[in-house]
Amino acid sequence: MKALITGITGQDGSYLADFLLSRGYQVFGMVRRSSTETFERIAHIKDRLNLKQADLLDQLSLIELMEEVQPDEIYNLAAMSFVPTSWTQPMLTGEFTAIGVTRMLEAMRHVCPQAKFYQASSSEMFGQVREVPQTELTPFHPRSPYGAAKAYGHYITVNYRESYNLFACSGILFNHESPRRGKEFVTRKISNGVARIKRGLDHELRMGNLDAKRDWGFAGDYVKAMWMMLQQDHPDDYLIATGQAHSVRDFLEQAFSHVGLDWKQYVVQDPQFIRPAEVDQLMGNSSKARRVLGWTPEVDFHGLVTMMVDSDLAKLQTVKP
Ligand code: NAP
Ligand code: F7E
Repeated sequence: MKALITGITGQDGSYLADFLLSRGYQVFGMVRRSSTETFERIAHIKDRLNLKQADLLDQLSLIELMEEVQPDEIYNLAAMSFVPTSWTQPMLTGEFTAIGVTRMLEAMRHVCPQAKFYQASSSEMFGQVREVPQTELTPFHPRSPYGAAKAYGHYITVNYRESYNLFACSGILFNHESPRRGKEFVTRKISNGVARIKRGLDHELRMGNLDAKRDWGFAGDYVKAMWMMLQQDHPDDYLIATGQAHSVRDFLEQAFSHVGLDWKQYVVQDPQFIRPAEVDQLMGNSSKARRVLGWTPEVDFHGLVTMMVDSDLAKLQTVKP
């Protein structure tokens, strides 16, 4: 089986590549050209991957990529994924995260319509939530250009499935984290900040809204759900979440206490990290995925926090203040 992953250099792409290689897949990764390589997260498996250059902004490059690879499964994970940047670069976010999905679907429709397609949709589409917990049927109310772009990507995936009979699935994934998470996202910012303070490299951690609540899971568990969606007889949409919500304050408390420190002595609130519009709380009901796919998360909140802090402490073991 041949799988094509866009966004293979990102957090999820790297875990999905690990998972698919372990199942005997031939894994092709789409990477965009840059002056320096961004292969840190896939360095351990790079020799086993087929990396190909193409870009979500360039239709012909996607068509040629699919002609060359002829994939059985396509996982569209590439996107501009950091919510604050979507306010400073809303047009580019729309091009990557929204129209990029249509470019991928168009390429697949023309070149390999028998392939199976996974779209990385997001709980950010729920935004100002209409009900708690959210399900596949909860209406969307995005609160950022990123959330709006993802809502477009979700609906165009459903639309291509219904219009052209493609095997196209949308996974509505809630926040998922890991030691490979980018350092600007709140969980990794905290785990890295705690490790730096513990090692004497920093003395404070500057944060935004501590009241926001998220349903945080482990990325390694979530990429399995992506694959499971494509192994079904019929394409459908699934919500993937743990069902537990915690505040940013809870995350801080657990992360600092794991290394024997009191978070209140180090955290400084900084208005530069407050967003123009906030998503106050997200919590998902993944009972459809648990029932139909047989998916369950294996890492809980405490396990996730300690995994991330321990990983960052280990990375800084030899760094001197
Ligand atoms: P990530 O770490 O930010 O990775 C994003 C990937 O997209 C990177 O490989 C990046 O490549 C690539 N990319 C961006 N623009 C591109 C372009 N124009 N052409 C080709 N590649 C491009 O994101 P992630 O956390 O792994 O998330 C994966 C996907 O799931 C994203 O679509 C995200 O929006 C979505 N999602 C994430 C979460 C979550 O909690 N993590 C939840 C729901 C949905 P470079 O390395 O070159 O920058
Ligand atoms: O923020 C609050 C912030 O940037 C979480 C992406 O993967 O998940 C992610 O989007 C919360 C927000 O993730 C800081 O205001 C407080 O309420 O880690 P985040 P996100 O915006 O939820 C969804 C599902 C995606 O799809 C996205 O691609 O934490 N917060 N203080 C902060 N956030 C950051 N980044 N930095 C702070 O200092």
